[in-house]
Amino acid sequence: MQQLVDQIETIDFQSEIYKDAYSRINAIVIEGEQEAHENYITLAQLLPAQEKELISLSKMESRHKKGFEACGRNLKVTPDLEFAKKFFLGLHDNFQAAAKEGKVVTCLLIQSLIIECFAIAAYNIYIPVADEFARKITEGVVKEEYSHLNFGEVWLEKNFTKETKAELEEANRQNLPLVWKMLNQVAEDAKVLAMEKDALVEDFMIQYGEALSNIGFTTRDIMRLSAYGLVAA
Ligand code: PL3
Ligand code: FE2
Ligand code: FE2
Repeated sequence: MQQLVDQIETIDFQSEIYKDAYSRINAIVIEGEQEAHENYITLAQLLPAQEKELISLSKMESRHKKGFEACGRNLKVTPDLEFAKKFFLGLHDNFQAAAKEGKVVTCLLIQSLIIECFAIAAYNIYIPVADEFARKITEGVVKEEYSHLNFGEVWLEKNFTKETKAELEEANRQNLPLVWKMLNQVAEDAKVLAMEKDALVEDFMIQYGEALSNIGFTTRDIMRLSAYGLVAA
């Protein structure tokens, strides 16, 4: 704790090095919220029975995006959106391909489990080291991300069969290695913001493992699933 206090006191939010790292991290978060917004609209088309709920989630995501845009403006940082688009391309393409084939289980795994767990881990680690303005915004956002994760868990738990289990395993195998790759890409910039990669990995693993458990996977399955691609990262 004291270490964390010392660390926060030494963060210079206006230094060039901080602002340079923030231009990429802020862009990643803005782009992530934009992707999430679009993905929930697509999911609303795939799950017409839950259209209303999913459209409401998609609206929350655009509010999150606006909040993080304000965080960048507050620090006088211009987000590097071109970098962020490339950062999300792998997950973006996989989501699009799955949606095209009507693979709703894969779409839910990518958006409501992987992306939301990634966001929850990142925001939880960021909150204690954020500037005051961004901290308040991020605290509001992370609460809502838990409800997005919950949407995916509830749907996947209700529909947990041999077939959906197999589709989840395949989707996990294709997409989880992308998350480790993304974490490595962002690790250096995150460190400048006083966010440790190990803490991000740990928090992600906890959220993702809990989600898989709530859906109906056994501990043994979870160990196998959540480490997939980690060694290669
Ligand atoms: C879903 O609602 C939003 C998806 C956003 C994904 C964010 C991933 C963030 C990884 C970068 C870690 C730094 C976080 C800093 C927060 C300003
Ligand atoms: Fe969000
Ligand atoms: Fe979300």
